[in-house]
Amino acid sequence: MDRFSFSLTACDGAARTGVINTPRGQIRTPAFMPVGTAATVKAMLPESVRETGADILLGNTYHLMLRPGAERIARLGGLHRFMNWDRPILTDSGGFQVMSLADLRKLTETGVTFRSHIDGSKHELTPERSMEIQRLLGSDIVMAFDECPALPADRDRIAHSMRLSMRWADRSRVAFGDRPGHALFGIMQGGLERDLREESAEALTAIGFEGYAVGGLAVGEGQEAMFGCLDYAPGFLPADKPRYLMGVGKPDDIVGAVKRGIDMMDCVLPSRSGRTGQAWTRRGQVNLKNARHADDPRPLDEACGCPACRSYSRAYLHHVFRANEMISGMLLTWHNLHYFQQIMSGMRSAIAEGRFDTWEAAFHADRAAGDI
Ligand code: PRF
Ligand code: ZN
Repeated sequence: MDRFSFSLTACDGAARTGVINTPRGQIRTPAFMPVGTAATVKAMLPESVRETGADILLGNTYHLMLRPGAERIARLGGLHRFMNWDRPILTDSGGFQVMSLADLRKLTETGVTFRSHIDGSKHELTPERSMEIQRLLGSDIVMAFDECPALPADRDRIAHSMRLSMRWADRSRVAFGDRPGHALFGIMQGGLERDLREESAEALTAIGFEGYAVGGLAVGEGQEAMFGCLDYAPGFLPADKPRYLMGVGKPDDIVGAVKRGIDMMDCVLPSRSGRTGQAWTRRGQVNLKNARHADDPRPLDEACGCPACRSYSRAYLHHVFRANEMISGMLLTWHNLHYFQQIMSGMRSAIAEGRFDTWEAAFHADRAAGDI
């Protein structure tokens, strides 16, 4: 058996369920990857992240190269050992984060130079350096180095940027080399232009990757436009390889993406909003800061099995948020990650049993009913 492989077990419409096998364990798809940018899923112990149902975490080249440094992590035994997570890790390649976070960016054919948003120090990322950093980290799923314009952007800018990303994808493939047990994913670009998406998919497929990401979405275009693109974009990619939608999203974005043939996603939303008093539940979004919770002895969601819902009241969650206590971010992050993973496992079962449409209708009906 291959040391890295993907097997589909069922399809229901465009939705798929399956398993990615890696030497560090299985990834059940559709999969949601919690974000561990700085070698931690903020406010969570790794074993707690696992308890929510996560099979894989996402890490970031950009943040880790700046602090504490990829060579240092390699000397300390790699990212898995460093952060005490022994299951699969996917790392993003850095270009997207440079464009959104770094100062004084300069983009050329070679790569991108920039100043750190932390201390102003000067750095360069190229496809070759990004592959080297992701190898030093010990990443299981390495992302090709790409560039992504914010939308709206004009067609010319999108076409030039996509073609640059395809040349970088080629250089990424060469620099990655042959690494059994590790996978390299290509990233499709092309904005909302159907023919550019198709051109990008053809370029990537000709190079050949172990998986394919849909990049360049959820960058300001809105859900309707994103779904419009996902109605055709996944279909341009090889059906027998995993498809990863980068940086998505809210629960209804995730469900709509899976319905359209996406197998993997990541987003900071459940962890980030957990630290700002926002909970995501079956019944929609709940802001624990709101005074209406101050005397409420009921759990956040009586049907949720997470520690925040099993053992604490809304009144307590409201109090600790207002009092700025650390347990607030811990409990709400746990709940949010648990809820996102419940959505994923619900979809996996529904697809396997050929009842995705019914599951989706119930998902939307629950949300329409509103918070208690
Ligand atoms: N490329 C990379 N990372 C990303 C994106 C992308 O297009 C996005 C877009 N939603 C999020 N993260 N490399
Ligand atoms: Zn809960």
